[in-house]
Amino acid sequence: MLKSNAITLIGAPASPYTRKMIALMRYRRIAYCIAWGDPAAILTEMGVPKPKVTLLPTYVLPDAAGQQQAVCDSTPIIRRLEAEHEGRSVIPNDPAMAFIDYLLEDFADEWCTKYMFHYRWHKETDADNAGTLLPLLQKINLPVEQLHQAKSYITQRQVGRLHVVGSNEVTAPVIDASYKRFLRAMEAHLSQQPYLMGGRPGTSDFAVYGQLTQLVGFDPTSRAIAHSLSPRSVAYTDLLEDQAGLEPQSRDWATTETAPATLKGLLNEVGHVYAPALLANAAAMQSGEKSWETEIDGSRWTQQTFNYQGKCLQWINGEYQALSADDRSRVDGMLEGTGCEKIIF
Ligand SMILES: N[C@@H](CCC(=O)N[C@@H](CS)C(=O)NCC(=O)O)C(=O)O
Repeated sequence: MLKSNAITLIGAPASPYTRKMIALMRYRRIAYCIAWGDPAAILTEMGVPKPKVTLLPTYVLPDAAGQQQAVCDSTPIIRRLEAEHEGRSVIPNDPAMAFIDYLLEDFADEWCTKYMFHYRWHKETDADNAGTLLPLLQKINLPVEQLHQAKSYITQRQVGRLHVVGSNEVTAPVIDASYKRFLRAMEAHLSQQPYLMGGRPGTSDFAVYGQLTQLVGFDPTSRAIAHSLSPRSVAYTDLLEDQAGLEPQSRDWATTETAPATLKGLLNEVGHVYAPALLANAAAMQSGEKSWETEIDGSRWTQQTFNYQGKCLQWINGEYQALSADDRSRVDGMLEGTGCEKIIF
């Protein structure tokens, strides 16, 4: 793998973030070499040290001294790719829209992934599908006996982790209602323009696409809901997979002035469910609580505290603070009344 000049990454077809990054590199025409499998094992084979936390996808990229290093977390990797590869940028040229794009990327990565994990493991039929396919995606010729063992191991482990993302009997209807509102907002927005960010895709398009590859393409319950509520999201998922043929122009970006009103539908969902989660998580971090409880969409939501989501809130605010006063006020105009205002300090 290291013999190629292409960027090496390790991931899985059933990982939304892996799909996010592959589609992004295809669109950007950045040569890549994907190894499907377990990052820890492949890194050992490659003689590359493991990162502190191994996530899918794991990139193998040179550090400042030119040494190959394992790197995770799609959001900063996208910015590194922007700095190292010219053209076909995925960051809107209007700084105010770049902020909106950042916020929607974060929402897709951190909230829409709850839809994914919930639908995958909550119902027995979906868990049965994932339990069979996940081991086969690691090794397609796995003998039947081992497949049974792997299936029962992975299903038990993942069902046991549902509470980590906040999925339980109380929150199941909240997650379901949020997914349905999200799909309706997508349907309305995609009836106006081909990408969330206008006539060319931004980082949020790839983040949403990554989650939809699973919701539409892998898990039966969420697939049926998507087909019934948002055929445009289904078509979008097929189209975003490979946008290498698009020739984007700078005028193709929507601006805060030209973006259709339907963008607000998506921001309303961010404000309605993700904003209260971020705030409750931050408050728990501040008081050193290991878990938190708050009301989301009129229901009691309990979840473990995540340091990472605390950072997400800081990063969102860092992006906002970096804007000029004029751009901030244009962002404020877009966020007004959505509930997202509450997470900007
Ligand atoms: N913020 C990270 C998230 C990546 C992530 O959470 N990947 C999941 C799989 S899709 C993972 O590796 N989880 C660890 C595990 O399942 O053990 C990114 O954007 O890349």
